[in-house]
Amino acid sequence: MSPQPSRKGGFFKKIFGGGSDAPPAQPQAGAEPGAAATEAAPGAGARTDVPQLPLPAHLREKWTRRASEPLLDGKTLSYYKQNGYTKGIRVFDDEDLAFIQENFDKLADHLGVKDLISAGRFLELQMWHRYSEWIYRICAHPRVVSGLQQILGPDVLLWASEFYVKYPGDWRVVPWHQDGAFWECAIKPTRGVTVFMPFFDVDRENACMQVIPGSHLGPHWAQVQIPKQRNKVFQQECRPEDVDESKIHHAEMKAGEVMFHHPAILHRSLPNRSKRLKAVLTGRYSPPDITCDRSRWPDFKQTLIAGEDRHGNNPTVDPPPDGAVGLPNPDENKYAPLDPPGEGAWKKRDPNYVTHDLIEPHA
Ligand SMILES: O=C(O)CCC(=O)C(=O)O
Repeated sequence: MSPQPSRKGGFFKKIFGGGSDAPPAQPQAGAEPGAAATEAAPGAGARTDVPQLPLPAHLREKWTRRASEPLLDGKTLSYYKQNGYTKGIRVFDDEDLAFIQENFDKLADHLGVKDLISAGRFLELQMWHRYSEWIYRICAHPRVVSGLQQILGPDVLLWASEFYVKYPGDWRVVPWHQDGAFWECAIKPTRGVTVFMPFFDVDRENACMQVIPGSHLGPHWAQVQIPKQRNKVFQQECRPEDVDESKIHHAEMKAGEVMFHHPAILHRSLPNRSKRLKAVLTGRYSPPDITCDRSRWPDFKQTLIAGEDRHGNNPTVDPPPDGAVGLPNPDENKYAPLDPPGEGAWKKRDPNYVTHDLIEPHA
C-alpha cells in the first residue's frame, strides 16, 4: 500500500511560503514508492498557452554535440573539492544567449513572472525541464554533463530544475542554507550537485549568490524553521551565528557561465539593488544510486542524462520531444516533496550530525 501523504501541503510550498491556494500534492495513481515507471508522453498535461520559441535545429545540433574534452581541468576540480563550488565556467556563447534571453523575456512577460514572484508562487518556476525542450537541453548540455561526470561519475540523473528570478528592486533574501538540507527530506543519500546557470550577468548589485568556501566539509549546521517573513524566500535557514560572514565569496558571473556547487555548501543571495534582472536556471543532479521516498515526494521523476542507471530506484520521465514548449500545469502543483511527518530530522538536526554523503570529484 502506498504511504498516505500529509495533507498539509507541499514541502517546498511551506518552505517558500507561497502558492497557498493550490491543492496539496497527490501520489501518482497506482504507483508504489520506489517503483520504476516511465511516463510515455513527456509533457502530458503540460500548459501550452504561454508562447515560447522552440529550439532552432542548429542550436539543437550544437547543444547535443558531444563535448570533445572534459569541461573541468585538474586545477578546477581540486578547487571544487576544496571549496565546494567552482564558478565562471563558460558553456553558452553569444548566439546561445541571444536565444535564451529572448525566450526568457518573452515567456516571463506572458507568464507574468514578476507577479508570480510577488505572490510567492515559486512552484510555478520549477520543473520546466520536463516540458520545454530548450530548458531540458540547457540542463543536459554536453558541457554541463561533462563537468557533472567529472564530479559525480559516469552516470548522471537530472531530477529537478528551478528558476531564481529577482527583478530590479526585489528586496527578498534567499537565506543561508545548504541544498542538501532540503533534499534530505525526500532523497537519500543526498549525493549530488547543483548547476547554477545565469541567463544574465550576476554581480553583487543584482543578488549574485554568496558562498562560504569550504563550508561543504562540515560541520553540518542546523537549519531551523523561521517565521514567515515577506522578505525571506525560504522559511528555514542556517542560524546566522553559525555562518562566518568574513569568509563570504561573491560568486559574480557573466551570462553563459555556469557554477557547480556541492549540496552541503552554505550559500544565500541578497536583494537586487540594481536596475538589472537576475534570472538563473538551476539544475539538480545525482548519481543513480539515490532513492526518493515517494511518500514525501509523490511526483519525483528523474531523467538519465548520461551513462546508465543500474539501480532503477525511482520513476523516470523521458526528455520533452524536440520542439516541445510546454510548462508545468500550475493547477496540479505536484512537483515538490510533501512535509515530513511531524518533526523531520532536518528541523532539529544536531549540528555535528553529518548527513551529507560528501562526494569526491573523480580525477
Ligand atoms: O541565487 C539564488 O538566489 C539562490 C540560488 C540557490 O539557492 C541555489 O541555486 O541553490
